[in-house]
Amino acid sequence: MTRCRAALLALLTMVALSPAAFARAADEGPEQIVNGTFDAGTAPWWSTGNTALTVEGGRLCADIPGGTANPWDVIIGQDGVPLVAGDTYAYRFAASATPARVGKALIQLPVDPWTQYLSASPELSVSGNDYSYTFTAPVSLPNAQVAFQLGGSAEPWRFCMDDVSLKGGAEPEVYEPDTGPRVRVNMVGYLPSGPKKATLVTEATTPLDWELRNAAGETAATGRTSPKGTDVSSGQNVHTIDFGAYAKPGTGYTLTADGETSRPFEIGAGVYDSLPTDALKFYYTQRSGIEILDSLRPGYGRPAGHAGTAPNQGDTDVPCQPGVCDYTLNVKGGWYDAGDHGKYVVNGGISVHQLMAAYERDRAAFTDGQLSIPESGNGVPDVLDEARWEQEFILSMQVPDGRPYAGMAHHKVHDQNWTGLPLLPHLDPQKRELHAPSTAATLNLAATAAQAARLFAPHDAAFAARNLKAARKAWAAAKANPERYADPADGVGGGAYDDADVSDEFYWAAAELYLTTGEKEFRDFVLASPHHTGDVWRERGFDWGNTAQLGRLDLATVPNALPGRDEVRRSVVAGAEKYLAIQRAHPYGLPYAPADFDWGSNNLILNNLVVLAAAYDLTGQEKYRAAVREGMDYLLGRNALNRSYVTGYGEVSAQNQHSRWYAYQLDHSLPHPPRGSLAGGPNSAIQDPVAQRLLRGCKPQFCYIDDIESWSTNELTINWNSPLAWVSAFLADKGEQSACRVRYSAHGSWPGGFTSQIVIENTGRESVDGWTLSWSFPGGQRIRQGWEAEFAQSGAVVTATSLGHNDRIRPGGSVTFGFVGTHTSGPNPAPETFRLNGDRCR
Ligand code: 9MR
Repeated sequence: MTRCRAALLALLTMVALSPAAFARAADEGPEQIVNGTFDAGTAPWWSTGNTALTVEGGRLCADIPGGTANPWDVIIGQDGVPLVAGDTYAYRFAASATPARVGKALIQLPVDPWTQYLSASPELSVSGNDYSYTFTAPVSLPNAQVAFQLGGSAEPWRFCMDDVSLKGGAEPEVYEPDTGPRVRVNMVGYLPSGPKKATLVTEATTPLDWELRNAAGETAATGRTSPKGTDVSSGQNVHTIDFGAYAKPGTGYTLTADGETSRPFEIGAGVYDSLPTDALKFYYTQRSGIEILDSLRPGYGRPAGHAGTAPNQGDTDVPCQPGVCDYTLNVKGGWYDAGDHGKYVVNGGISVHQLMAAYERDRAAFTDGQLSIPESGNGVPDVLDEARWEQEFILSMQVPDGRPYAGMAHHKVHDQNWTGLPLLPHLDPQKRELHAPSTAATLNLAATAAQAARLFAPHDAAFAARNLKAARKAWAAAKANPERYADPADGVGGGAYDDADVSDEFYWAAAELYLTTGEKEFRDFVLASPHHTGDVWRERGFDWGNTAQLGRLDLATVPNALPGRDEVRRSVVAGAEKYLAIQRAHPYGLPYAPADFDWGSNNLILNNLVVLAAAYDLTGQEKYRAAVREGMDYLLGRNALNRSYVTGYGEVSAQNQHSRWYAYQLDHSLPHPPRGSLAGGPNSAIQDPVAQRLLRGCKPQFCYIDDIESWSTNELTINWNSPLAWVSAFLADKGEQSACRVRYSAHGSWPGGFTSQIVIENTGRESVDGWTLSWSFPGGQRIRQGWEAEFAQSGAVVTATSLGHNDRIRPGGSVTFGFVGTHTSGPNPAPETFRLNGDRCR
């Protein structure tokens, strides 16, 4: 609302409204419209796809297109407005039209037969007027619709409005989340080697006693809490309970302090064993273009969505938005982005990258058959099959040769208008459209295709080559079109995913292309990029729009010969130090502490944990691994809401994430989201109507509600489950570090071939009796023949086993063996990660 509007409204209220014409009782009633002043942007107001909403000078404005036939052809509205039968309401708003026009203001049933409880025809003028009406609700309804129908004009015109208010009815619900016991723990559990911390919410300011009990109710450990003062992210006075010294595995432990007993938890080496698999299984039920088999996911079977069958209008032959292109593309497949049916290249990019990155970190941890997907049993690790499902879609979004912007990637494909919930993908009747190519999407394609080229090389050389070719083409197209940004206003029917700075995407793509090809052009680009040396470690974390970190992480961790690589590695450790300092100062142990939590805060927290985990991999320093473990505690229950944000993990977990098909909350014949689905989590901006109604004024950690309609706090997405998969795979990794050191040296190479020698040193205190050394080849290399060990190779993963006479490696001693290998093209980087009998060597 503008200031002068406020003054004018006060004046008009006195002058223009006679008490008789206006129901005072209603006028004094509670406000039912959310964000009617537009002080909080446009949400939760929506519009039909033919007009876009903007806020100008504190008012909501829209350009209304000409040439429509009916009033309802152009609508601006708000849903979810509660009405109470028999109550009288005062409805007011201010509006203008240029040129002047008659509009239609309705309060109605949001579905067929669209019963109108109030219908008015305000005469809108250029200078603007205030309008007020009263009506008595004939029915009680939790979700009436406030709609402005503005279509039916031959000529285009401009509509603006402000101060939309509906007063009367019931006081808005006062929402008190059920936060359970005041002792907050990781409800899934703690690894025996720690750390093990809990948070107590209390009024007390001095240390209190705590007691750890086992499942039999016996005291297992006791201690005193450490007061931490007021936590700004929750507004709570909190203490820390540190029971790290207790390490005996078991289930059903509880912590008691200040008269409260926590929810139960486990201490066990296997607490994270199933999470990476569940987090990855999520992708199969997000698939588009293929039937989801109930035999593989009981309860989740459904027909193929957007496979070219009515009522779907896609995705086998999809046209562009009007005026964008004159061809159609077959973009069937890929994953649905989130709870909507859209498919977005930028967001698909970081998601598929992180799945491949989890695999690239530790190939042996991902097997064929792990995920129960249709491709299980084809000899390729399932995580790569799943990644390929998305990567094929991303490739299909590339503009074909001979067309304008050939080689670029269309930014996204989605419905022309937002659809309601629930709606199974195969039932979506909306028209699908390709949106204009963008530089960001093109660089996401270049980056992921370059990465896919090196990871698929051992499994499918043709697919690897197709990716590399597409990556090069995309790179060239992005360089030729470096500033084609996605339109921020293009957010109807799908997310905008706009980003006006793609220098970070350029850096990431160049890094991936360099890692795969070793070529000078990409090396030079990387070295010259400001993102190569700048501090990329934002406190808010990285995400789909901030991708320089992906390039930096891969340059540090994927074997390569970049000049100055040690500095790159040090920079990752410096980033980890930053997050470690934030975590240490945080009363809930969070490595994320902005004054306002962002949309998808849980994913940003996980991405900060990725940096901490990478620092552990690079240095072997326990403090970084401990930080990752402690950070995970927050997501699994050690938080202000006492809730796990991962479906099916912990006694109380998110289960109503915003989704059109895991929509149990709306239709009990549909399932909850599958086990292992991450909710976006607290979001201070609470853009959706449910959150705006119930969470107004929330402290960051409280800006979350497990309601399917809360799309701004409780959605699930492919790019949020991807760091969940990455981090949980790190946490499930049982490999300890440092009892061994490996020296791998190339002793000669010739076109297509090379010979290497490997020395294993025992740096521990125990003798090794019989050994298997495993590693994976970064660049498609294969073992031809070896000596002093028995070799086996599956895909990129190699194991070398001692032969009997060289079984024993004494402390301080070493063994040497070697092999002749082949490699196809590109660089021949040395592997950098080795495991001796499962444990990581340094
Ligand atoms: O995750 C996205 C977040 O960073 C943006 O701020 C927000 C608004 O553009 O959009 C989020 O992404 C949503 C996308 O637009 C549509 N599919 C669901 C995504 C998660 O809510």
